[in-house]
Amino acid sequence: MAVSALDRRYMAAAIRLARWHEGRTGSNPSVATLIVREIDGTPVIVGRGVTAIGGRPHAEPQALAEAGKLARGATAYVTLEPCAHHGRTPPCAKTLVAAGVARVVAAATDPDERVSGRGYAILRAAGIVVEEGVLAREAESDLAGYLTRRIKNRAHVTLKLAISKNGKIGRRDGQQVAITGEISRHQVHALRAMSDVILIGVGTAINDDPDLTCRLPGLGDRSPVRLVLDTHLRLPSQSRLAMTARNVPLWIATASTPDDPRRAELAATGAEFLACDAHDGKIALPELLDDIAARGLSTVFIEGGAEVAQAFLVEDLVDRIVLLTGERAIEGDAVNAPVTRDTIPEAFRKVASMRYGADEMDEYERA
Ligand code: AOF
Ligand code: ZN
Repeated sequence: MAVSALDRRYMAAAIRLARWHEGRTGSNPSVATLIVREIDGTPVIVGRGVTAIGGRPHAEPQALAEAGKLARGATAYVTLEPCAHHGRTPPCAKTLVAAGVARVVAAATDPDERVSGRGYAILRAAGIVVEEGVLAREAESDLAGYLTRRIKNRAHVTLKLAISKNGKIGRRDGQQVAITGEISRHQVHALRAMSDVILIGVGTAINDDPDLTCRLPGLGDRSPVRLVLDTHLRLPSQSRLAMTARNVPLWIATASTPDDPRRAELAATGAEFLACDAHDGKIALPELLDDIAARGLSTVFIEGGAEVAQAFLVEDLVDRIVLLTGERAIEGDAVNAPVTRDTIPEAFRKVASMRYGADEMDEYERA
């Protein structure tokens, strides 16, 4: 049986379901499974599962448990190749076989060397029909953090920039100006909630004194780790970031030595330190991203400022760009955006365009 339009619709639904736990499954990707079978001639979803918070159980056994006996002869839609390894749970591919599923429709292949291709092989060896790569690009876009960590051994980087109508991101004197509106602010908080790490430079931390938490109603517990690039440990222990470090993790990437007296002061707030190499007084970014990945975190969301954004762009370490362009211009002595809609690097393609009230949002991904 070939892949049908209905297959693609169920896969699209599975991809949406997987988003429920995005950013909440630890080092595991959030993936989803739908079990669909015909009942009285009509296809019905009889089981659904999404990787549990913390990463286990996996999606498949949860969906199969809901389907029960109805899984026999059904089709399973999985956003990622079912696992083939004995981890803390038995291999999902074998669980699908045991449940008597007749057909598996899958989106992305798992690059995990314990799984890659083996999950499909287990299914096929048991006589299950397997369709690979259905809506793979869509699923891979959501799984980008996990895939980047697995394939490149580094964290995935999203650069967000709020840009004025005339291509500026702020005033040079540091005085704060509103560039984008309320809807954009909510969207940014939602993006924070789906990330593992929010990253800013110490200049922005000192100047803006931000919280960098997710403050959407009901999503307060979804604030990711806040990471400040602070080569010489300039972050004040009285900053909001430091004062809230006991509630929401604060990591400081620094090249300072462990006996630096400012370290003790910041450590007392609950902040943690990432010992980093510095080149020309700047934190070495590729190694930092490797380090973040090694800690099991996959996605970094860069929120400022211009220098940090520029540094990641120059080193070709940005995977996704989210531009929020406001309707107002910033007059006077203002800082140029390191990238605008007119200067997106060639390696990127536009994947979304939307209006957030008066603002325009454009999203780009590495092709
Ligand atoms: C699945 N279904 O829902 C997820 C999968 O440490 P473990 O044993 O939980 O295994 C982690 C690996 O499982 C992870 O690297 C990825 O290959 C896979 N994730 N697989 O069958 C799921 N989340
Ligand atoms: Zn599994």
